[in-house]
Amino acid sequence: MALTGNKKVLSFVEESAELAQPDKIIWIDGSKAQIDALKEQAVKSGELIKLNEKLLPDCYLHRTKVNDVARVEDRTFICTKKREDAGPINYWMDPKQAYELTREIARGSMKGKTMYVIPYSMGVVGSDFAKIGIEVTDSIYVVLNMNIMTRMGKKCLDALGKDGDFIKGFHASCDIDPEKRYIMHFPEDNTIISVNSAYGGNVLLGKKCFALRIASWLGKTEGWMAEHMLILGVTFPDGQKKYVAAAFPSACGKTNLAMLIPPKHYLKKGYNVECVGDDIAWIRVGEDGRLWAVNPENGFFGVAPGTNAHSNFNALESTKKGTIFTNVALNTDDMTVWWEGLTKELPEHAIDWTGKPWDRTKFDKKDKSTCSAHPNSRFTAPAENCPCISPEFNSLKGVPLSAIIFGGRRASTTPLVYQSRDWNHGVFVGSAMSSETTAAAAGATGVLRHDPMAMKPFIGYHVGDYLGHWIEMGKKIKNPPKIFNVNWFRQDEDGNFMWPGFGDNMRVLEWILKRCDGTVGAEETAIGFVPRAEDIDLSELDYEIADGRPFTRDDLKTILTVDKEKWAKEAEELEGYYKGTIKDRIPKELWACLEKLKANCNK
Ligand code: OXD
Ligand code: MN
Repeated sequence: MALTGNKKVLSFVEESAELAQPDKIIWIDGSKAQIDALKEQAVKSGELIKLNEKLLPDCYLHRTKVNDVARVEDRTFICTKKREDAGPINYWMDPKQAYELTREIARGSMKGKTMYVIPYSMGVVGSDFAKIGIEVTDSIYVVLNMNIMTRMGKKCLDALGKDGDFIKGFHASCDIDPEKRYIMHFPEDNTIISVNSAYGGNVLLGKKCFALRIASWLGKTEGWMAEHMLILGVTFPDGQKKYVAAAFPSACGKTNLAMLIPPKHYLKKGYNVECVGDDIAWIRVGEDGRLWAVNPENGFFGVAPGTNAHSNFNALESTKKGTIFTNVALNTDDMTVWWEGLTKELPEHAIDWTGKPWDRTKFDKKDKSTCSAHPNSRFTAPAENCPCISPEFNSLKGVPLSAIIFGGRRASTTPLVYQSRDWNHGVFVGSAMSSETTAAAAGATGVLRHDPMAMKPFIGYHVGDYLGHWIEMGKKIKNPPKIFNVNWFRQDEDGNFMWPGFGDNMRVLEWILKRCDGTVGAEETAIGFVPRAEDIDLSELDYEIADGRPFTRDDLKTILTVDKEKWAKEAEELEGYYKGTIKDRIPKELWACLEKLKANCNK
């Protein structure tokens, strides 16, 4: 039965049903009884595998088709009337053609199936930040994931009222045919259509599609920002709290940084870190002239491989109940899950992510084809499970930002950390981000590509206008956060990681936050302010770069060095990107920063 009198919702559901022709329509009210019944049904049909109730209560495993394991950037389109509004780094399709194409594919595709209507909110229902979406889908997996990742159910329809507007999301699994897979965004119509996939980022339409692509467009129009950023809070020994938002490309450690556990001596002094969000931040200028951020999500869709009690204890704890695992291995001895890096010991009896028995004797961690879990396997875990979730997680007004951090995966050139000179220079630093590709998206991994603000796959409009929006926002912020860049991934000539990362990133965070107060030193270089080696706390650091080669302050010096020759090349390369790809919509403020960088490198 329809749960609302909102005519716009009713006609969207009716039109969707007319097109897809499901046998049945079920409105998701968000009640525990309804969700439990869907879980039971999915277990019966084999869509979910129930895990050990004692060890992993209310947890399930799901396997996708082998051709459907990551976001598909080359099949993700921004469909604006004018091609130039989608800009040069998005795939574009004419809206009329995109509607026709996907409607043809979806026509009758839910025959014999049920269509679920999911009312959901990105952001706490009732907050000024929150926006409502309605996703129709034929997948119980989508319903159950949306139940973790968003605030979902009748309360969202009530918030919408009689004639409130919403983001329309239509998802049909169809035949999971990769040749007919399309993830279409119509920002001018607040509409998303996804067909022929059942993988997270392509089908949980509240996440990348709405909370980043459509929301970035709304943010540009309405004067706020939707960013691919984690949000964390640091408590200082004197009780003061400061918040940071940080943008990293997919699978570059956002979840790890967001839930970081500081080294012991920091904990002893009274430092603490709490997590507000691990993937998306919606940011507005507050009445006090500062930037305020909320996490519009309600759960974590985290990368499983590499997550363990040492690398991210808090994330692992978050997955201990009420979690859906996707494409990890099943340990059949105790019906728990496993993935590469979870424990040193390999499970004796396991089924790999494709559903076949796993031969652990053939396992070679350098050869992905021998892994038991897919490199982009995921956990969908409720945020409330996280031991370090912030008390501000459900705050209606969000948290004030002291710093914004950009970061990429760079083997060389980019130092461990540096600070931009001011807001516009910070925007330049974000625009210049490049990073090696990861398994989060289909295609080759380890390829260096430009990824401005880690938003390359998620900007819902022209990248030049997006950078212009950052510059315009800067004019409205009386007390702007300071902007930094970090690189946890520097390697030596033998390919060893030179910085320990994980909890030790607290040492860098401390420098960043003290810079915001002006209580720690730095040296001005060609690219901005870089800490001197003595400005970073290395006490009790216990890290071996390679066997028998402990990390020393000299290594820190190496990864803080700014090599002007390399940066001159970097600037040249960036100029090529600006001129060759973004072209005429680059804001003049960024050209000025590029000229200054070039001049600084030639001094
Ligand atoms: C994600 C991604 O799933 O960025 O968060 O791919
Ligand atoms: Mn992400």
